[in-house]
Amino acid sequence: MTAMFAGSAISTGKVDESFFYIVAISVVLLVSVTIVMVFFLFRYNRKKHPEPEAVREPLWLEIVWTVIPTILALSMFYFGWVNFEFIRTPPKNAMTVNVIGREWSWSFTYDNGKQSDVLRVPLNKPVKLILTSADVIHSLYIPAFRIKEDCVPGMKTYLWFNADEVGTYDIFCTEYCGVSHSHMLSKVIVMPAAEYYKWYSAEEVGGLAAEGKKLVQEKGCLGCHSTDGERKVGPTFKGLRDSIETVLTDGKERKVKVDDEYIKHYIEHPNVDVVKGYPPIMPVIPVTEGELKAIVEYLKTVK
Ligand code: HEC
Ligand SMILES: [Cu+2]
Repeated sequence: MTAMFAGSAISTGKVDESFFYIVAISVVLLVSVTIVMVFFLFRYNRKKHPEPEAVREPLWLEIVWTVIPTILALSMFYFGWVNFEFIRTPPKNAMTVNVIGREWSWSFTYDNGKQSDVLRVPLNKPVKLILTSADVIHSLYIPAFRIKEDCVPGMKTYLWFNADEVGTYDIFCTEYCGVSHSHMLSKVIVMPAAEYYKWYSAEEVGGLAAEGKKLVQEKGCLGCHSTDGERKVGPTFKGLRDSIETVLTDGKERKVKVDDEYIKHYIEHPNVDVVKGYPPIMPVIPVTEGELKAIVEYLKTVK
């Protein structure tokens, strides 16, 4: 098993329990039926019994092979049901986080309005995720916790988990949702409670740039653009401001200086200029004039 699938929440154990129970019964049945089948192949071979005989099954045998499989099937149902109910019933004291999936990023909003593009949660605390989508159907999947649920536009769905190990775990979108579906990734970061609450209550630095920072999270820009120099689907925002870019305009290469105008124009009319070396897939994301200003201000601070 890879680290990605290592256990780390209560739901992990519950799902594995049902899964391995059913697998174990299936293996026992497969092996025993196959052995009996092969045995009968020889025992009742036509050469040994050229004349067919009328066989009357003993009643006790009929009862045994009806009752035992019934009990086995019901026990599988029982385990599955109990654990299903567990993972579908969030405890009353769960903290909630609102999740929006969009082409092609995740954003997480906490009770106090704080937002992030990775999910941060405290250790040993039940967390209820309320899911929706801003565009098409996505599906939030956390393999390490064995939980998955669709994010449907205009509808709210939910998941819950209780992480019991500090660490960082993968989040995937498991609904094929468009060109950059495979880049629709994020992380769950499970932190010791004290550390989490410190992060949760930390004030963001004020001003227009701070608003811009919030916007690029909310609008899903960070799904395609990093702020630390990493190449994602699109170019990084790090050091973008005042750099000289080579862009293709109508297939012709030209050099431009990245200033207010360039950034505004780019966001409002993506793919008129296309940064060299990147696919022309930046979506049109509606922003107001005010939001645009804030984003431009913020990008000045990403060095
Ligand atoms: C689906 C992925 C995606 C999303 C979401 C996205 N972009 Fe982009 N962006 C790209 C790609 C790819 C390019 C370069 C190629 C192109 O023009 O499509 C780009 C280019 C840019 C550029 C020019 C960068 C440079 O190096 O010259 C800016 C500025 C930009 N995006 C801002 C934004 C902002 C702000 C948002 C959020 C409102 C955003 N992008 C959302 C994919 C994305
Ligand atoms: Cu998706």
